Parts: sequence; C-alpha cells; structure tokens
Amino acid sequence: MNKLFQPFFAFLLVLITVFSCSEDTLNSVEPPRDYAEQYDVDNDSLIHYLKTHYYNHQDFQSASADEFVDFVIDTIPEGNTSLISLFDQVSTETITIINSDDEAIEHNYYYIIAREGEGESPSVADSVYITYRGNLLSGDVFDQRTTPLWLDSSSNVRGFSDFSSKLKRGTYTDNTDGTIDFLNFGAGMVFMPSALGYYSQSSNAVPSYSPLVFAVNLFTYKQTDHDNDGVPSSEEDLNADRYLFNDDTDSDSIPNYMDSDDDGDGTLTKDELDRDENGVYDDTDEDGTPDYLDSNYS
Ligand SMILES: [Ca+2]
Ligand SMILES: [Ca+2]
Ligand SMILES: [Ca+2]
Ligand SMILES: [Ca+2]
Repeated sequence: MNKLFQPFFAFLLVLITVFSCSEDTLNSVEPPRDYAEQYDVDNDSLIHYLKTHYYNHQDFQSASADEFVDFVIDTIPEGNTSLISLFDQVSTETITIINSDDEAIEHNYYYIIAREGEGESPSVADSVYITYRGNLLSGDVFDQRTTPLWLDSSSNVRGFSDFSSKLKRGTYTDNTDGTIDFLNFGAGMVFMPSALGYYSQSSNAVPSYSPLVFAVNLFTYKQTDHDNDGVPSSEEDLNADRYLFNDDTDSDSIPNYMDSDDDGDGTLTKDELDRDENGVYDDTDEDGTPDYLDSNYS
C-alpha cells in the first residue's frame, strides 16, 4: 500500500506559486496587454501543444485503486500515427473575463480527467488536499508538490481552482501507524491560457503571459466559511459563476465570501441568518431574498 500520504488534516496554508499574487507584487511597468489579443496568442499556443503532445493515459487505466501514477507528457514523434494526442482527449471549459472596459472576453481552458475519482467534487471555494505539478508549454516544471498539502481554492489562480472543482475526491482508510491510504482519488490535467494563470505577472520560473499546464491529484477537500458568518463560502457565489470575487451585495468592495455583514445593514450575517434556528435562512418579508442579503431587514 502506498504510504506517501502522511500529514493528513494538518491544515497548512503554504504560500506557493499556484497562489495568485496580490496587485502590489506586480513587477511589470507596462500596462497589461489586451485580454482578447493575448487570449488568441495563448490559445494558438495551447492548441499546437495539445496536437503535438500525448500522455501516459494507459498507466492510469491500468492503475490499482491506491496507486499513485505520475503524469508523463511527451512530444509525439514525427510521423507517428498511433499515439493519441492530448488534443483528441481534452474537454473544454469556458470562463468569461471582464476587462477594464466592461467587455466580456471568453477564455477556453482544456482539461483531461485521467482518473475519475469516486467521491464528490469540491467547489471553487473549498480547501483541497492535493499534489500537483505545474509546467510551461516548454516542458519546464516551475512548481511541484509530491507530498499532499491543503490549498485554499479561493487563493489559487482561477484556472487551477476552476479545474480542481471538476475532479472528484477519493476515499481513505486510517492506518494504525497514523498514515492514511487514499483510494480511487481523482486525477487530471489542465491546460490554461495565461489570463487564467498569472497573466502579466512574472517570476524567475514563469515569464509573463505564460500558458500553464497543471497535473493534479485530488485526495479530499473540505468546505470553507472564510468569514465565519454561517454561510458556506460556496453559497456566497450568488451568481453561481464559480467565481467568488464578483458577488458583493452591499457594494463595499468586500466580496460576500469575505464579508461578515453581507447586506451592510449593521447586523452581522450570523445574527440574522436563522434566528429561529430551524435550519432555513430567515426571510421576514418573504420576498425571496433572505434577511442576511436584504438590507430592509436587520
Ligand atoms: Ca460569483
Ligand atoms: Ca460586501
Ligand atoms: Ca458573507
Ligand atoms: Ca438584513
């Protein structure tokens, strides 16, 4: 049995490069490039990469339930017609990015579920217990974690957290020696344009405007409530677009998932959420908007 996975439930918040950098860490002096133009460039690069590379998909199909399989991506040799390209195996997801002129720019990312997993999937707001490897289209690995760690999905780059929510967790067994064995966990890869990664930000390992590839194993996850207001963070994505930063009921620039008084009426959400404690959010005027999002009721 695989004893790779040891520090379970030790919640670690580790600052690593799948995290988005904050605005003040931008080291680019030029204004960021136009999203639509950059997307076209990135998407061409991604399509070319997908058509010219393959991965070891058979290793995943033949793996036993507890086996940890490394993702191996390689170039299809010239003239080879038997290898199946990544392009012929990917699914596509579209994320809309709103630019500074309020225009919606659709961004595709591509992904492969190599191992289905057997449990539920996390939301983009949850904490995920994962291993991963990140590489550029050149093949260079810029970040890798082979020991599982907890990551807060809301802090990860958007393409990473969105893709994570497509994986299913596995099951696990506690061993008497304190180790954990994970079984049938979900595993896959995501191929994303730079706008869903670090975009204009750069580091030594990741140049600006780099499309990214991540291979991810999802062992398990847990629900979060970032602002401790009693509403799970996943429910604070009110418009259900799998993005937490554009839901701000009281327009105070603090998104709901971080706002302990969502409607800004001076009563904390936790104090007006469910006064009669019947498990249903209170809606005093029965207008369909619960009191904690209704500034008419506090
Ligand atoms: Ca949202
Ligand atoms: Ca707010
Ligand atoms: Ca809230
Ligand atoms: Ca209210």
